[in-house]
Amino acid sequence: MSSIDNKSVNTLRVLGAEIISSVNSGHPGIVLGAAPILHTLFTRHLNINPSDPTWFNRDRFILSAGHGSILLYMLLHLSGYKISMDDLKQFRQKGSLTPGHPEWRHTPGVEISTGPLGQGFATAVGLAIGESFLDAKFNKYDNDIVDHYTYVLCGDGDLQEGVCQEAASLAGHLGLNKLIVLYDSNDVQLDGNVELANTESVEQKFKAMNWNYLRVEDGNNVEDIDKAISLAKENPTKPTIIEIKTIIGYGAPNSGESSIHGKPMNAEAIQELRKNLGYTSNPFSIDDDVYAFYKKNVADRGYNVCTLWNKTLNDYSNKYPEDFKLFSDIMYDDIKVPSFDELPKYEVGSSESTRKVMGKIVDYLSSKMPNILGGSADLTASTMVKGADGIFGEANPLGRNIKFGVREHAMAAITNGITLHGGLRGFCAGFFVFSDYLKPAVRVAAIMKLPSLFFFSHDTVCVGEDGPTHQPVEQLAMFRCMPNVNLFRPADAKEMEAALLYAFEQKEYPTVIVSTRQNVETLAETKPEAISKGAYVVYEPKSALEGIYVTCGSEVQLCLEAAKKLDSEGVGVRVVSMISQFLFDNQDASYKEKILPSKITKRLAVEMGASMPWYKYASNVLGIDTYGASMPLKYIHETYGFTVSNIYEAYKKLK
Ligand SMILES: Cc1ncc(C[n+]2csc(CCOP(=O)(O)OP(=O)(O)O)c2C)c(N)n1
Ligand SMILES: [Mg+2]
Repeated sequence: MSSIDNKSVNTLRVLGAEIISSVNSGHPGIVLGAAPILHTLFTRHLNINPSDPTWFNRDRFILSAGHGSILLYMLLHLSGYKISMDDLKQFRQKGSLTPGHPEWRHTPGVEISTGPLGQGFATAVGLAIGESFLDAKFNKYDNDIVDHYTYVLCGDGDLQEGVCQEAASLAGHLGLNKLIVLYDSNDVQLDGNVELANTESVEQKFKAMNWNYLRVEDGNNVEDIDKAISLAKENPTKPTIIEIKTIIGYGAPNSGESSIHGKPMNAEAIQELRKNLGYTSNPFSIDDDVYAFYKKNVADRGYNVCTLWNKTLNDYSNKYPEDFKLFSDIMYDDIKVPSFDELPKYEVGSSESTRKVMGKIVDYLSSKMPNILGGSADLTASTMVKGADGIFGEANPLGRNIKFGVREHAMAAITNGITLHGGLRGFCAGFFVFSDYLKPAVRVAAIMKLPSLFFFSHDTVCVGEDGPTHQPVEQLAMFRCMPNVNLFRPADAKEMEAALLYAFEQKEYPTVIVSTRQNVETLAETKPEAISKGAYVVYEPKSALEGIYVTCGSEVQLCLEAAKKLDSEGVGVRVVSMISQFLFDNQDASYKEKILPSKITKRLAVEMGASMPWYKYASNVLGIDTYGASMPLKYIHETYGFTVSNIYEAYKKLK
């Protein structure tokens, strides 16, 4: 290792350990162990342009082992992103630019929020899919405008996560050769040695999943790491995992032990670290030669690569003006979403399941929007939702239908990755009940305010015969209480169309749309133009207003009929279609008061799901607070009390 490589690596190590100790919080083990890996990646391979952090063709680097955040922040600081030494010293402090785990949109240069192990790895697969698709769509024999790698640093813990297995399996199947995972293999994790929990061979496992496996025996050997990354970049058909043997907490008195994983070192231990590394520079500082080395090898190198790319793009715009126009629209996220009037019309009184409508409209939107990519977890025939242009894969990299297989968790994380890539709209689909399997990825999307799209069918116990394991009850409550998640539960075809348009327009929040398995009638009363408010009056009685049904989804029709019956008897009950509690909660007080006037306290919320989310709007709820049961659909409504007559009676019983 050259002396400057050595000095840079040791600067990362000592400064990282010092910062962690000074704030008494953080994870020194990975910083000390993995510093040479990321030093090599950043100074020799990673093409980024810190003066233009969102440069479209930059390499993406994902720190899946998010607990190593300070290492990433130091590298970003050295690379020239707008992160100062003071910011580094404020690590993990209130309001700082350098929070506990990397946060997207918070710290420049951070590509994704990580911390939940496995999630970063799986999301990276989506980024690689995005690159591969855009490469196939736009590159010409003489001109590559999309040509970047997706790098991941992961640890033992990442690889133990189920989501990682799912994502790795799919990445191997798809042959995503631009995906390169650097595995910080130190045989240690939080609670002790990895062998206490794992015996499998990572090599054999990844090879079996169609990955290229490389190994670096000495994680301090920058040249060997460099060579392995170069080799990985050349693989034409497979993603690569480079297992790099490191020593956790390298240089610390307790190196190689789990006690160094997440415990700040004391002053004595830091002194010993300095001695062991032969490091003599001042505390809390970086010497000029290290800054200069990074400037030359990261910032200037990246700037030059970016400048070259701009020339290539310019060339491309002259030679291929039409493709360039589309590329620009995609790059600047400027693809137009069709208007409601362009969508297929559904006649009032016609009957169709909202899942079928969802499938049709996603097909239609895909035909108009070339940036939509997605698919389902082996449930296309049931959810009715799929991507366009055939199945995405090596044989058809322009396919926009991703066969995720029964891998819900990775599917959602990959959807986040596709969306994060930039320019693309990722969506995925499955049975609503199995949204449990992918909730952690929706949560990360919500934290990031990433507009990923999660489409589900079979929204209630109306699933019927498949029984309680397949009948969602509490999942609506789960998503409604997740901050930043917009859940739509449309009443009919018109509301579904409007919800889909709204979702594809969205740039700030993830959207969840749930659809019915069973047919529902297209209602005269529904107002697609009102769904952006989250709730609206779908039926206003002729009789004097005395009460309100608050409802959504397939129950809107039932409430309409009950309200009409009550109206005919002189009892005035309004019906509110609350398609999105999230959007309604975000309306101003006067709109809320208009829809749910405070003086009208006689209110009944009606939904075939857990009652919990409704008490905000009504003190009485007709819900389902048990698991379902297997039976044909025709018995379901009667069994759970969701008939017009019961909804009518339930209102009459209100005090
Ligand atoms: C999903 C999830 N579970 C648990 C944790 C808590 N956690 C953070 S790091 C870690 C140990 C991971 O071990 P490894 O990846 O080998 O990291 P190393 O100790 O080598 O730094 C654990 C359990 C987490 N961040 N995410
Ligand atoms: Mg480890």
